[in-house]
Amino acid sequence: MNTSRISILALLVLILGFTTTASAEDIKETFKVWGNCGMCKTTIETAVKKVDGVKTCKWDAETKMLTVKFDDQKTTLDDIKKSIAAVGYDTEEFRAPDDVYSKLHGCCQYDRPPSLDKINN
Ligand SMILES: [Cu+2]
Repeated sequence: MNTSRISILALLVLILGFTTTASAEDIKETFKVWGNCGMCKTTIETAVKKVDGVKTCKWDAETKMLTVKFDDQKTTLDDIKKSIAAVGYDTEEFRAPDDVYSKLHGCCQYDRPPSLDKINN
């Protein structure tokens, strides 16, 4: 009875170990992306989905939070944030180029975070 319990436990630990290893490549991160509306949502999400290794992404216009799931063997969080900046949207780490931002639709020209003024990419 005792031995069978131990082997069941060992089996469980083994199975658990395998499942964690299998999903270890997918990273889920949530971070802030400045933006305004549904059009921003489309632009941001389209840019993120184009990044190789990104599985899913969702930006919330109310909370301004982007949740992304990606394979860290193929891409990094920095690459994802850079691709967002490239289409005109600021994150805490990467500021969008001013000329790209100024070409955004009028309703999409969000109030830029002043703390980012010194950061350029
Ligand atoms: Cu917009």
